[in-house]
Amino acid sequence: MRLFFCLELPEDVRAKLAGVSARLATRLGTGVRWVVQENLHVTLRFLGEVAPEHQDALAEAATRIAESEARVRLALDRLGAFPTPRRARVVWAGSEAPCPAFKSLAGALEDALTALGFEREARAPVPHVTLARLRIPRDAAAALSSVRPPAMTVELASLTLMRSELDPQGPRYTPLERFALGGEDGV
Ligand code: 2AM
Repeated sequence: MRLFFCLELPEDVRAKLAGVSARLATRLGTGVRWVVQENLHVTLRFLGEVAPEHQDALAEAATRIAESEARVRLALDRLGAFPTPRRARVVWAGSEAPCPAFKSLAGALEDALTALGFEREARAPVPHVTLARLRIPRDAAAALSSVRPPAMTVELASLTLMRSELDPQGPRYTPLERFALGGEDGV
């Protein structure tokens, strides 16, 4: 199974982000794969192929981590691109403001995954919502600055172990398990 840990976004936030994508789409034109509204999320850690028998160990680690980590309040007030707006490959919504809860959660997850035998990621994840992927990197700076960024802060109360199935129409995501952050009730 192809798995990843993420923070799911509430429906109204995904709808608002899809509106931003629609406005950006008129500026960016062709050669862009847009993330469909229902798939918009904040990745914490991509795991890749994982044998089904390892799901229990991942769930145990996630349960323990979620209990001691706080909910994540994430500002989505900026549009940007990786690696840079001038050579955009991935277009995202995010923020420049630091997000200590995300950093702490991602760090705890990374430590637990390393203990389970996953190879440690070289770079700490940057909290963002991927809106689009460009087939060929190009200068998207003008398009990005011409669209008003989303202006919202979301509180994310659970961590999700998500399954991804690749399909010619795009990936299909299925939440396998959700883990309530801060010991509060999950979704
Ligand atoms: P990103 O788009 O937020 O950067 C599910 O595939 C998620 O895992 C993607 O949204 C992507 O996050 C992240 N991811 C990280 N590395 C990946 C990889 N090698 N292949 C696919 N997805 C990856």
